[in-house]
Amino acid sequence: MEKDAKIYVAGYKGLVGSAIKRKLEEKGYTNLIFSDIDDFDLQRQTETEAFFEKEKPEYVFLAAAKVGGIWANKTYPAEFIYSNLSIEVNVIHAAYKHGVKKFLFLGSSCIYPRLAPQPMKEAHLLDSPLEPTNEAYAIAKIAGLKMCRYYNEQYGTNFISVMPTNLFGPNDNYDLQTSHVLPALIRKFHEAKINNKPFVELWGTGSPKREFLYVDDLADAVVFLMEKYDYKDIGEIINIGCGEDISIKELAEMIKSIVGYEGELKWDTDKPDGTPRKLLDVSRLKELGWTPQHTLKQGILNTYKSFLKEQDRWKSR
Ligand code: GFB
Repeated sequence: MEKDAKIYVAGYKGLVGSAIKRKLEEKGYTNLIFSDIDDFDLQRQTETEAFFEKEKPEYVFLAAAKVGGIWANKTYPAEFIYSNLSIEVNVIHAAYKHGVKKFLFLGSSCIYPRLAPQPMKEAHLLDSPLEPTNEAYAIAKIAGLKMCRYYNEQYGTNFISVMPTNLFGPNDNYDLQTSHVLPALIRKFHEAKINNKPFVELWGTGSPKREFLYVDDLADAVVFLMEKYDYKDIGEIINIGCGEDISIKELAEMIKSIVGYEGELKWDTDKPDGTPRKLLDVSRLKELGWTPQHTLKQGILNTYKSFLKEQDRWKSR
């Protein structure tokens, strides 16, 4: 990617899109364009095609998606499959139609089977049934990565698909119903501390294990791949993660101590645990020369600092 190449980040206001924007600016890319839902709707094909016709980006990062934690995915599967499929179909086809040089599609570690061997290799895709709580989102993401592959095979495009693990960081979603676990725990422990609450209620049993990657490391990885590797090097998909996981219980203890909350933890076992484990095998990315810069603790500390600046946005929600 030339420093003055026209680079489009779709979904630049979200957790991932804002991190990719920061990383591109930090690395001196000067010809950046962005869009988010309040500019136009990528779920609408005509609006998407009109944008590509007008802007003719050379490189595209598709960070726009409908995302959420386990409760949101379990509760709104129709919205998750509709929104994500329509965004992907429109943007991937427009990228092909308007001759985009290189396109990066963001999937998720939830595309792998519920009981895939751990750590999960790219080859485990579609080996056995998916996790029911997020099957809709997973199928939408699998459709997107397969579409990139088949456009590459039929039309000779250079569309690469990356599968990140659970992400967190600045600009995350702290809505206590729809968020992922890490931001939810930061907010729950912080609000319990300042309101002197005797306990904090968490979901499930705390026994599932999750891998977490700080979003600025993800942004570094996707820019690294876009700069250095093509579809012919990467193949259908490549995992992005830190290579270690932690139980939800251990994560809660870590965040409790960082926030400085001293009350009790209670576990609402009526809430789902989801998949027992989803640790990614990141050996292929390591062989390409990339490893993350932040430890989980450093990432949580940075995220808590950014939450303290963003918290007013979430008070009423
Ligand atoms: O992060 P999370 O919502 O999604 O939940 P997944 C991870 C684990 O944390 C589950 C537990 O076992 C939850 O029961 N947990 C405990 C909590 N307390 C809480 C809480 O207060 N809030 C939340 N949200 N969880 C998602 C997929 O699965 O992973 C998405 O649903 C996406 O599609 C994402 O793939 C990366 O990690 O289980």
